[in-house]
Amino acid sequence: MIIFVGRSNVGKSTLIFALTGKWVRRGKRPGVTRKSVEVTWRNKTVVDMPGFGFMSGVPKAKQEKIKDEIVRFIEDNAEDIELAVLVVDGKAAPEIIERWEKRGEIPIDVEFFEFLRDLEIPTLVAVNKTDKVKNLKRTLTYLAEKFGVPYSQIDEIFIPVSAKFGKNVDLLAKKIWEILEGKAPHSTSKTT
Ligand SMILES: Nc1nc2c(ncn2[C@@H]2O[C@H](COP(=O)(O)OP(=O)(O)OP(=O)(O)O)[C@@H](O)[C@H]2O)c(=O)[nH]1
Ligand SMILES: [Mg+2]
Repeated sequence: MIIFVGRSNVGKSTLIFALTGKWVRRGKRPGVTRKSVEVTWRNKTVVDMPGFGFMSGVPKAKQEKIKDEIVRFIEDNAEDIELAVLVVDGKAAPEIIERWEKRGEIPIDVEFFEFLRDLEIPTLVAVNKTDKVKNLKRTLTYLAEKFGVPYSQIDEIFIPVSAKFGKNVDLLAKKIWEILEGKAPHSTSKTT
């Protein structure tokens, strides 16, 4: 099982559609995917999860509940989850992370990355919407620093993509299969 997680509206569903060709609901407002949806891709189950964080028209308490459900789903299925793709919005993520840190809070993306690592689930970070990113290298370096990934491993963990324009989706597919087939070392496991 491969799961796609990330904040609402970062493009998880668009990326799954680009990658697998399987129809999943996508949309302009945060909070389109409300329940996890499974599609099959080359004999693997790919799970499109609801996003966490802000959702338009959804009360804060309900947002928290959805986040708790995502956490519980991952904990309950950790044994079966071969890989997680944490999707971030390459344009918005640095600003949002900065804002959370200024408030003295752990940014939700960072929290999830650590959560997946603690469960020893191999994790790739798909840095999406690169069509809107001006300085990609700087963005990747910034994210690596915030996620606690050594610079030498940036290319192993962070895959810049544009789901909407199909850019680097083939590279993401390649990275996914390298991990599934055990060819790629992934640094997200506690034991490495
Ligand atoms: N510019 C740009 N827009 C994108 C890209 N990928 C997705 N989008 C847009 O982002 C919006 C949200 O896309 P979704 O795929 O529904 O996002 P999601 O993460 O599944 O959102 P939730 O299900 O609400 O959590 C849509 O308007 C997409 O067209 C991209 O690479 N570039
Ligand atoms: Mg979605």
